[in-house]
Amino acid sequence: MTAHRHGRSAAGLLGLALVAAVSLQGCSSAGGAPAVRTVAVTIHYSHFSPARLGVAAGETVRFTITNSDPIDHEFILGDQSVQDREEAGTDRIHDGSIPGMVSAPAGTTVSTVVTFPPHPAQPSLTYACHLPGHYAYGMRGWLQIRS
Ligand SMILES: [Cu+2]
Repeated sequence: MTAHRHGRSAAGLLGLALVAAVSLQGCSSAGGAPAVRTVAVTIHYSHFSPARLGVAAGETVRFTITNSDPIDHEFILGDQSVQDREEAGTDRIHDGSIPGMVSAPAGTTVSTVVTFPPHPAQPSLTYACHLPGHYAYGMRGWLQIRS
């Protein structure tokens, strides 16, 4: 249990950069709660479908990820530095507490809510799975933030 908790702490640290990159400016939106658009992503044969997504700058999106495979996967959204860090790291558990990062166990549907910045410094992001071998196999997709 102690080791498990330690792993999740590491996940939090790793995720901080993503939060800063993806959500920082979204926190400053004025007014009431923004509308949330749902985008469905399916995982089948270790591929994301669709493999290309578009979102609007400043919008809040709930990604629902349905893993129809009999093996575990994950959905990790971020820029290339995030993907490189996740690929190099040993963190295999994403409990959904970090926007854009969630584990998708075999046969389950999970979700994560991301608020995109109104003026993204990095409009081209990717989503990927970093369980051993999956990224190299090509388990990734591309997300464009439209301004
Ligand atoms: Cu995978």
